[in-house]
Amino acid sequence: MQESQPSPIALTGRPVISATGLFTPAESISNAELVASFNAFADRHNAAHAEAIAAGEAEPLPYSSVEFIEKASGIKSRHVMSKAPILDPETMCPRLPERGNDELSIMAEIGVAASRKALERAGRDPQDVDAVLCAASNMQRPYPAMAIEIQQALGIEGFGFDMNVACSSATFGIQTAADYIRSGNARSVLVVSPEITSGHLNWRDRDSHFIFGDVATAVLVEDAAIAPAQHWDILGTKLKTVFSNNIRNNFGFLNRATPETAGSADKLFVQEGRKVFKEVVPMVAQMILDEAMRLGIDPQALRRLWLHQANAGMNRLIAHKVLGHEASEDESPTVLDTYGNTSSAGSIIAFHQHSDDLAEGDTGLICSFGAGYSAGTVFVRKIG
Ligand code: CO8
Repeated sequence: MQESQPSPIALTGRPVISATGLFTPAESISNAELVASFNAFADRHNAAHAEAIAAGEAEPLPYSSVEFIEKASGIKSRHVMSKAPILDPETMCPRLPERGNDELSIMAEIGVAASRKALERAGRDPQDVDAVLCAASNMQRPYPAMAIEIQQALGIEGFGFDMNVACSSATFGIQTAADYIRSGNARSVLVVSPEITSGHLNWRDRDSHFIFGDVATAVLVEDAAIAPAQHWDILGTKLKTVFSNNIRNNFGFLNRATPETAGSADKLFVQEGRKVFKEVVPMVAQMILDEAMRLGIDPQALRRLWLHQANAGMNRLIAHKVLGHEASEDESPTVLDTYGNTSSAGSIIAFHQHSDDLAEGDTGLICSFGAGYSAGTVFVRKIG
């Protein structure tokens, strides 16, 4: 007698977020620790260049300040993968021992940790996931793709690939995953955002040394037919890019073709923070309002905004324009105070940590913005 096959589930083509996962590095750097390290570096630098400074041929490096950092950005501390070398004024860079090709690489490791939590929360067996997208600002290497290594470590069949849209990588990943569900090409897609931003931050640059932190997030996007009872319907996704040099990193595989500039500061993160602030706030607020109108959602009735976590002032302005009033912490939660800017992971951390308390039927918005410029909106409604 032939064994009977389980009857296939009829797919809906409706994408939902089944669960999210978060990996937070154990170590954290406070603003006071960061500023002490920077100021020790400035003292050393100024002592080493004392003659040129006295002769008026060089400017002394000014001190950084805890008060400035908190007032300008809202950041109080940030988690990192390698604290001591970052704070050592001789090093001011993470130190992560190189691993052999037969070992799990560090970006994959933290991506896997976040993914396992998302899979566990959804009650999903890795064998039932169809695809892995590794969506992050920086990839550890060009190939093989981080996503494929994560896929292998989790025991997922199907396919995986990497995508990089800087701070908007996760929302671009969610739309890509949602499109696979809408087209019927996949039933379950993991969007993983391991962000080791400390590797591309210039810890010797007073203007930006306080901005970033390390973390990994994972979002499981699935067809509503197979999702757990409690999930988030994806009501609509929208992406936007507008070219800008105001946030830039010139690190790349052609650097070795111009060795004379391979170590210069533009091979790390650089930005015109003021211009970014001024240009991105109106662009993103308008994009949210336009997309809400297209979806027939009253923006003022949004229960919560999980905004990109770059700057508390930016979020205050965007939330005000969207909601029509000053947003409370409950309406627009902050995680950048303890995580810093974690690039693409920021809005996902906010969603992960501040969504369980919402009621069935509540509607909210996950929104990212950053380098490119790039911006993404994901409107969601709680079910179950
Ligand atoms: N301590 C004390 N004073 C300082 C410091 C410091 N650390 N830094 C600057 N100052 C001084 C300046 O010298 C200046 O002095 P003066 O007025 O005498 O010239 C004064 O403070 C004001 O400086 P700014 O104009 O630069 O200060 P702002 O108020 O604009 O604040 C911010 C700076 C916080 C950077 C703010 O502009 C901001 O947050 N802008 C938005 C940035 C943003 O959203 N960027 C997104 C980038 S993230 C992204 O897309 C991901 C990229 C990939 C990630 C990977 C990376 C590592």
